[in-house]
Amino acid sequence: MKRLCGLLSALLLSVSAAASEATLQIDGYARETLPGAAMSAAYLTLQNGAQERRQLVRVELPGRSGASADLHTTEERDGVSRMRPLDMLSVPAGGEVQMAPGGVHLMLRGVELRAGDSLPLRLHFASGDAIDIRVPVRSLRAAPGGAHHHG
Ligand SMILES: [Cu+2]
Repeated sequence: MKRLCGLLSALLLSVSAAASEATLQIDGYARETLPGAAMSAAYLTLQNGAQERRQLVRVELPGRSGASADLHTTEERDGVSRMRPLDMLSVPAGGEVQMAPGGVHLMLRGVELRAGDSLPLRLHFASGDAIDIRVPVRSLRAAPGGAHHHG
């Protein structure tokens, strides 16, 4: 019986380890690019259900050579908002970080995105692991937060 208990707890331990990997939930979207423009942004929401914080350090665009995705934040200084690169984005244990227009975003360069497409992203974390996700591309007109584009 003792042995069985040991086996069971070992099993439970490995199950909970697997579960903590999966407790990072990522959702989001990218904005379509305007004709002739190869720049856009993506906004993710990261929910961390784990006991440890997760730090997003780098994002790749798999299969798109020459394209880049950089973590940016937006700061307002003297009434002018400016983008600044972020070294990493920390998602606290049990917490959530939401990227949004006018705040933290993924700056996309060298891409052309049409509404209805989906964009694969590879997220690299400070822990050394990477998570592949795919976000939908939304129309600028439909995007909430008011894009300052017309026509
Ligand atoms: Cu930016």
